[in-house]
Amino acid sequence: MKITLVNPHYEEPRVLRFLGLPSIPLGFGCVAASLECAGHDVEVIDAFGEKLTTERTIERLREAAPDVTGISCVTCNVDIGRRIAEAAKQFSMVVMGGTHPSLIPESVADACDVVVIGEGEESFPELLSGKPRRAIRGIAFREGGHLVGTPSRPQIADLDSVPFPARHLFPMDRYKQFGEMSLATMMTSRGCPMRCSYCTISRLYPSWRGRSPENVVDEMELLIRDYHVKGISLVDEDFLYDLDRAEAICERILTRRLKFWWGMQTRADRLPDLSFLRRMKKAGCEFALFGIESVSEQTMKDLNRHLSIAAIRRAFRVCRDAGMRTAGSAILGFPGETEADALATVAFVQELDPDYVFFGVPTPFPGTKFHLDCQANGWIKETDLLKYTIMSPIVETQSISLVDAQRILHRAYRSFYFRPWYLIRRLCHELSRLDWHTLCGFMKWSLASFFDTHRW
Ligand code: B12
Ligand code: SF4
Repeated sequence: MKITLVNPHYEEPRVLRFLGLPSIPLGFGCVAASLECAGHDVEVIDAFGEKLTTERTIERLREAAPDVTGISCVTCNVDIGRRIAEAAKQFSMVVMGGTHPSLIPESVADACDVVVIGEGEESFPELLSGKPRRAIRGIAFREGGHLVGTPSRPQIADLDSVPFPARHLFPMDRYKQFGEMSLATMMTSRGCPMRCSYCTISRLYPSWRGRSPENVVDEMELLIRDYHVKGISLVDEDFLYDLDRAEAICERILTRRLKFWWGMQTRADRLPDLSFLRRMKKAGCEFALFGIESVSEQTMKDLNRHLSIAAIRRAFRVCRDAGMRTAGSAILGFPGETEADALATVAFVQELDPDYVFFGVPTPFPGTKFHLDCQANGWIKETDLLKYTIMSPIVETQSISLVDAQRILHRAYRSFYFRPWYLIRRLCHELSRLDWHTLCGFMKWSLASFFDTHRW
């Protein structure tokens, strides 16, 4: 069958453009690969990567004239996804999946033929195999005016059985950091057993599963050999959940003499001792990203975060001692916090002194407990889902209005990134690791992004 998969466009917040975070949608890429493995003829339209408008995406889809259209959505592009689905339904079968349709299938079920809930690598090929819909686990569809949901599908236990993302189908030259430097993303594990109230991941994938070290390092080797990448960012929720596995990955990188730098994301309280981190650094691990969220212990408790401020402090310190660069993400102005609390988080981040930081605003993604809490308290003031990007204020409380939240966010970015000492240190670091080709790209990109983002 001819299948066209669409990753709809979304309005990328300016600040993310400036920080340069292009990435292939990895889970969606695995779905594409599994369809190819099942013998289908697959094409991908990455409207986000290619910056295609909705109209142009629909035009491209009409030209492709597939038998089946598959559309992947997160919350901020679900309405665009719906528009594409409605157009595609006139000439093909339409299947939707991704974070938002999985959590709220009824939000898209009328726009498409079938909604895949959760991981799509098994459900989608099964759906196209001719098996009766009711016999397929983990899908939802409309029948006789009602929404029918089949029993849920267990999470894929053996992630080694999932093919690597079908990168050859994506416009890979669009995901280069700073428009030049070759940086790839990878996921070596899925899921998280914690239950932070604002998180969609643990709702969808409540248990952690890791790929085998052999399988992970095979993909790294492929990225270096076929895509000439210099760095790989591991975007797992919790890379260090299984320390033995992490250690085995490092050993294999060293044994195979792979030359690249990589970074990982993990919970701050997962961090082992300095000698472990030094071994990771020896294997090329150059940076670590931690979710900081808030300096207020009360907020952490309200969010069911189970993470102490002391653990966060230690994580940044140990990584620095191991010679790694650090990044953190923080959310400013959770309900219950005042402006002073939000600014205390900004000050805390400055004290931790990471190399990069992502500040965001509280975003109640539908399907989470945080969304229910915000709804029950009447805090949701922005219902346009296009704005659910973590950068646009959505909730307003008695202490922080939408306008205040935007102002606090802008102030946080400015106060962190425009510190003279930070700028000098960052420039020295970046210059020392850039080659001439990358440097030219970086300069061009910086100028363009600066003029694009100076209105923070
Ligand atoms: C890498 C990543 C990115 C990359 C790539 C984007 C992408 N679409 O994958 C970049 C940096 C570009 C990015 C950007 C953003 N991201 Co992001 N990102 C991730 C991350 C870390 C990994 C994605 C992944 O591969 N997951 C693993 C697989 C297993 O899960 P999956 O993506 O849901 O895909 C599976 C199923 O959903 C299903 N499926 C997916 N698509 C389809 C389509 C069909 C037809 C079918 C049948 C099935 C199917 O099968 C997949 C494989 O099993 C996730 C966190 C996470 N662990 O998921 C956040 C996550 C997806 N991002 C999120 C957000 C909010 C964003 C941004 C809005 C951030 C911003 N401020 O701009 C943008 C939105 C961009 C966009 N249009 O997708 C949220 C989404 C929450 C929500 N409900 O909207 C997540 C869940 C993190 C979180 N905060 O909770 N992101
Ligand atoms: S630790 Fe991270 S991935 Fe796990 S539930 Fe909390 S926010 Fe989600």
